[in-house]
Amino acid sequence: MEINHSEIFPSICSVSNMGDYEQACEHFNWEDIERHFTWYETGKCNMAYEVIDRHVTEGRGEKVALLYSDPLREETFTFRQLRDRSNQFGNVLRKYGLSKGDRVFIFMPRSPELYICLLGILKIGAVVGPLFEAFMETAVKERLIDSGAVALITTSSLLGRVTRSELPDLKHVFLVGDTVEQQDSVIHYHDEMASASSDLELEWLDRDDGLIMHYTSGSTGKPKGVYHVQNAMIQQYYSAQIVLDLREDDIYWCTADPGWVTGTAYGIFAPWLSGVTNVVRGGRFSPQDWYATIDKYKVTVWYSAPTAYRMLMGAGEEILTNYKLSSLRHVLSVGEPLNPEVVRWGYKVYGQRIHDTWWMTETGAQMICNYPGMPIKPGSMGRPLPGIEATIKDDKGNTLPPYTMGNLAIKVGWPAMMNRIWNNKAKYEEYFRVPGWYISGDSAYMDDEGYFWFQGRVDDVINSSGERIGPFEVESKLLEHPAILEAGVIGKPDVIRGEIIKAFISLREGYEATPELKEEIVRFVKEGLSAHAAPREIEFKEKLPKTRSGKIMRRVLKAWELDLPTGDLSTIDD
Ligand code: 6R9
Repeated sequence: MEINHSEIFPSICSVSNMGDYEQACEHFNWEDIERHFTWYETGKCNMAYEVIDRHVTEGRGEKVALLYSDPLREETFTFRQLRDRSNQFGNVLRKYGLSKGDRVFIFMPRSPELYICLLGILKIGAVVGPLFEAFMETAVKERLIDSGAVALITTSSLLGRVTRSELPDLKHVFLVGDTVEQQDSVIHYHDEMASASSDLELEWLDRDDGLIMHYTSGSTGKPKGVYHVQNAMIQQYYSAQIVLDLREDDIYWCTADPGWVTGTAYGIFAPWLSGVTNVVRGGRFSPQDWYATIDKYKVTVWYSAPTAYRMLMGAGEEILTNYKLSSLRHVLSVGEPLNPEVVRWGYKVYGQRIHDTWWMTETGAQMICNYPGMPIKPGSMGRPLPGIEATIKDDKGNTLPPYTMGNLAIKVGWPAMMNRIWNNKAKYEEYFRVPGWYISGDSAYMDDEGYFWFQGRVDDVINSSGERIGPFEVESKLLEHPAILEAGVIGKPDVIRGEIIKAFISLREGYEATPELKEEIVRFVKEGLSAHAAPREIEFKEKLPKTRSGKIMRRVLKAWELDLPTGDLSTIDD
């Protein structure tokens, strides 16, 4: 049985025609989207029901929901199989006394069990907290303490990083996978699952009941627990339709780990709310394996991040001769500014325009995007989704005219907005210091056609000789130089100019870090962008510091440069 999306989106489906964009915005009504869900009538919801069970009830039970692979394992699950297994796990959790509102964390590498556990947690109305498997002891401890997690699901190889004696709230630890020795104080997932029933009475929830917590690192201080509620599903589903453009027979691959909000909102919820087949690949990044994944599963819609596209660009076009990517029909990006050079390269090499999408852990779903069919301006993150109002404000809350750099702000009232910062009301309120608006912390400008152009995090904007320069512009120009693989740009204090631009650069294979190359790069930016945007200092690095989600950590570059404390490093990639 098909889901008829165009019936649900009569006016919005034509957004792809830019002429209708204004009209779609004007006639937009979130309630039109809500009608898609059964809870529009019953009043009670559960995300796990909407992403899995519903498809079984509506006759799509035998459809493949999950195509899982990693270097050691390959497995396929239908919606029915995921429903049954997550029911089983829900029963296991209940057996140990877990229930609605409890925070249950997941700390393990990607595997089908991770997805089954996550769904099982949601089924009993508990709130799930996914952690990156790479977290070390302190990072795990901080998050479990702050959230007051009562249960944790992990593997025996990661168990050593869980300092249980320091976690008074943590009552149960579930171990997935083979265990070397019998551990007394843990519950063995596979033993429990073997005897658990696959019938489960779902916990029906209200739309403002808890769903998921993602910790994001603040630039200083401890990570913030961004808490989302069930209501997020409205916007996650809507954006899956108009931005991901998901259709009945798509094979969809989001490369993000569930430890990052992209890996849950768009690696689990959005695709399964739409009932499409979802590809999950475990293991590390490798250009060959990634292309092989697209080729093998005939991926049609691909959602990844600039850092990955840059790495693929660095790997060159030659390896592509071994793989067929002709199944791709829609490619998207999130997490960092998407450099125009990468967009051009994607078009040349994949024959696909990479669609940039902007949003944050706090926004819970996509906000400003490039939609299929809309003219793309490389370097712009696109236009707000119909239903979302975005603007640029100064520090006092005044709206700024087009082409003026300022705070990217969103009008309060979108469905996926975070519900709170766990245990930190003051932090939450800081985002809403301009009444009625959410202040994102990003710096951007809007052009006269309503496209938004990202400049940098507000803290990263450089002030040199009275000019405000966004690091992204300079980095994107640098990336056009054939020798440069990645670039991170910071402002370095300077007595005369206030700040000067310093660029950290990693080179592509075959290039040597010489003084001549530095000079050439400076000239390249001067001539291609402007004299005031050219870096006065360049330092070559083998690698740039990045988060697990692929963001260049400019604050770390700055801290290194100035010999300052680096702040929270728990999310840094090794
Ligand atoms: C989804 C996600 C949010 C921050 C955000 C911004 C940066 C994300 C971007 C982008 C430029 C884009 N960011 N998408 N910058 N263009 N398309 O990434 O959430 O990990 O919370 O990060 O990422 O600075 O404020 P999160």
